[in-house]
Amino acid sequence: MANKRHVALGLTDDDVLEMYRTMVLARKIDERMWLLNRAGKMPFVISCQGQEAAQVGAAFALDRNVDYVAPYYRDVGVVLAFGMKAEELIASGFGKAMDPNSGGRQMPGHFGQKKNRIITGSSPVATQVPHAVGFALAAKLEGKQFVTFTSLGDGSTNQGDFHEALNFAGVHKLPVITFVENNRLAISVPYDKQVASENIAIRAKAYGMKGYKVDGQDPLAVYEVVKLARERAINGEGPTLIEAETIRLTSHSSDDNQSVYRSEEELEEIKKNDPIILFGNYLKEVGLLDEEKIKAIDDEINRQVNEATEIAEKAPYPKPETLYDYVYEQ
Ligand SMILES: Cc1ncc(C[n+]2csc(CCOP(=O)(O)OP(=O)(O)O)c2C)c(N)n1
Repeated sequence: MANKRHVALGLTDDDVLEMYRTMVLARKIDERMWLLNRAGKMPFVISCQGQEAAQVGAAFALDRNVDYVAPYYRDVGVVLAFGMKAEELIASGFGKAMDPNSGGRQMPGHFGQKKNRIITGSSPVATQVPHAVGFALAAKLEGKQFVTFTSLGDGSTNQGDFHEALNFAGVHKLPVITFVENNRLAISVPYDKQVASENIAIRAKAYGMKGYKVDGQDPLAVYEVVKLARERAINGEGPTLIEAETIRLTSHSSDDNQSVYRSEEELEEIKKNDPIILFGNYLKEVGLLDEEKIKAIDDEINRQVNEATEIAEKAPYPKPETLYDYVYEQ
């Protein structure tokens, strides 16, 4: 039997099975939302597909009882791991009042849920990075033992917010982890047309912090590096920038058509790196899964997503008189 890498990282068999289920749940919620979009029932979807290992590996390395996350629109895996429910995510796609992110007012992907310490985000990309740095500053000023994690895409690392935030975090040695999910595209713009530096992790040096590049298709590799970054942050050793190399399996969003800028061959090639298949293979190699068990997990999660869809679809829309809530002072 293959070497149980997860045991060496301090993860139990149950932990890695929970990671796998969270990845599958994220994928299946996303797939369901595309179906509902194409059926004309949901106006918009933006996907996590391809990035689940990076998201779940990172989230499991945090302390999900105390840490804060300022995620970006693809982070279904992160918010599920932090306690958001399948029906809540689907309700946000329908724009229903039970959506915890905005009560059905925002597009899906604008995550925010106070009780699970998921920090509300804005639409302009990278604005979550200074928000996370602000939370980290609060932790330092108030002497609190939590870490703030924020994530963004590779294209978003070219925004001023990213650079200003990382510089501030570096100067003040703040307990913040900035996690870049590098899928090598910003909508249709390829990586090489957006970034001139050798990679993104190397930018850490300019802000006086540690930078790591990691295989984002391997949740255990991601877990290891985020865990290390968290330990450093909690010990007062400052921030970390992590670049997880990943893939985007879908179009940018339901309003995009990637076939006009990605070839069939490219799409076939990246599918070989589907993180759910790769992690499933690892779990088979170490004897925790087999085809039958994988099917049982799939069936169980399909049921969960069906139930969640039913709850969300039946739930009421927000009342018209709530239209101005949280917009103007009343
Ligand atoms: C400041 C700003 N500019 C442009 C947009 C429109 N926009 C939304 S997502 C996106 C692409 C971001 O790409 P990347 O950061 O690589 O993340 P990915 O979608 O590839 O995961 C753009 C340009 C925006 N939301 N905010």
